[in-house]
Amino acid sequence: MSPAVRPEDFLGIDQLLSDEERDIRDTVRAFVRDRVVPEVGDWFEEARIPSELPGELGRLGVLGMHLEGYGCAGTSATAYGLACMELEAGDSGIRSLVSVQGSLAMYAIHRWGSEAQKQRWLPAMAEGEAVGCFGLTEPDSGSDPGSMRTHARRDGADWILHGQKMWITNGSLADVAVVWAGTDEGVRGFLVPKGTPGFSTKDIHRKLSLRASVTSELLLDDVRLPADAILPGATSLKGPLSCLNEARYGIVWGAAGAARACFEAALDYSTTRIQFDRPIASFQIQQQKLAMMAMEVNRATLLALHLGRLKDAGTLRPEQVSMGKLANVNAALEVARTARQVLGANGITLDYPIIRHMNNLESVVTYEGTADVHALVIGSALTGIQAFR
Ligand code: TGC
Ligand code: FAD
Repeated sequence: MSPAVRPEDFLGIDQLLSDEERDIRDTVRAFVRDRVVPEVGDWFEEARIPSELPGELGRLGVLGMHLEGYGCAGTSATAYGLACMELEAGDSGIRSLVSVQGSLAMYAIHRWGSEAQKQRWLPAMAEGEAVGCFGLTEPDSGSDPGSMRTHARRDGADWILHGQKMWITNGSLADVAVVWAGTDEGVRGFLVPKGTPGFSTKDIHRKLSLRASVTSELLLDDVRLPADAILPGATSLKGPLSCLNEARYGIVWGAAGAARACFEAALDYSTTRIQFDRPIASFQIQQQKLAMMAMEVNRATLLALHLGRLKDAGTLRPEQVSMGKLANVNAALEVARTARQVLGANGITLDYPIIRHMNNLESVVTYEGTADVHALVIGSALTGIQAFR
């Protein structure tokens, strides 16, 4: 007979992973347990992340881990997804740091950059010695990045870049910003090193979500860039949108991790909290909540794994990523809200991880394409009718 189910892996999903995938997952899980979980409540409360964290994540090997060459590990997409799941079980802000570095900034350079740009930036970014950010969103251009106002014009051999980017993760930390701008030749990407005259950043404060993450404005005031600052391979909106697929894929896994952390906290609490002389886990209504949460966590993990296998096979489509992001972030929010209620008043404090995850997930459901945008991408694929405009 099969052994009894384990609450932490109810469906036996572990058996679907290779030894190497389990090793990578366990290594990242141990880092999160030892380095992130004990301190992340304080980072969240103080709205900061330690400056040494990018270097530590580089040494862990998760920055651009799914990219080939240039100091990157070249792991499978599934292994990268597992790492995102473990990082986000710690905090969405830590997964965000890794997503923006590896899936957005490094991926943009890896996919669309020149050989010299790759040599200059990728090895240092893989080690966490250099941090990157990805500037697409603007104050008046969020879901509709095609309406961006930031523009670049040629001036002799140089480019002059002017505009503003908003809500940029890692913005003021970044040694290099990947900035997308309209030009006479279509949307193009530019590498803007920190300290370039005319380029400055301003952090966004008073956030009640993603507090263990730096979010900034990028201000570009007639920034003069040499000809070799442009990403030669990207010549339309497809350039930045192709990077988003990568980061959205990581979120599919990450959301399952955040949901798992909330579920585990609620399960643990429910077996030790006594009311009416019994652990609250003994009440049917609480067991129903635990069952629902376990079901959503397992379903989200299976969906992520399925998309990972498709990605490794080279057949994953953007609309399938949209379904994964929409389904798993919505599931994680539902799990977080339910788990928070299981903890009663304790559920609203940073002594437990749940309300931190719950607040973070309000950003995760908005960034990398809102839930509405992903529903419309799926709707368009189902009907052949574009409902965005
Ligand atoms: P549309 O006309 O549909 O497409 C323009 C060109 O792009 C191609 N394309 C894609 N290519 C690759 N992957 C995708 N997912 C693509 N979606 C579209 C398309 O084929 C076309 O190519 P071509 O060759 O014909 O020119 O574009 P649209 O203007 O109608 O917009 C479509 C829409 C709404 C889906 C898109 O603009 C969108 O995804 N909007 C949401 C914006 C968004 O997600 N922003 C995220 C910013 S980064 C961020 O949030 C980081 S958070 C930090 C973290 O990750 O942790
Ligand atoms: P809007 O696009 O103004 O949307 C407002 C509402 O209208 C939403 O509910 C939306 O779903 C709805 N809506 C919009 N269009 C339609 C439509 N056609 N049909 C139906 N409903 C619609 N961006 C970056 O470029 N880089 C980053 O590193 C980055 N990091 C971020 C970090 C955080 C913490 C946050 C919160 C955001 C970040 N973003 C980043 C920005 C993020 O990608 C945008 O917030 C997101 O794309 C949505 O844009 P918006 O906020 O302008 O909302």
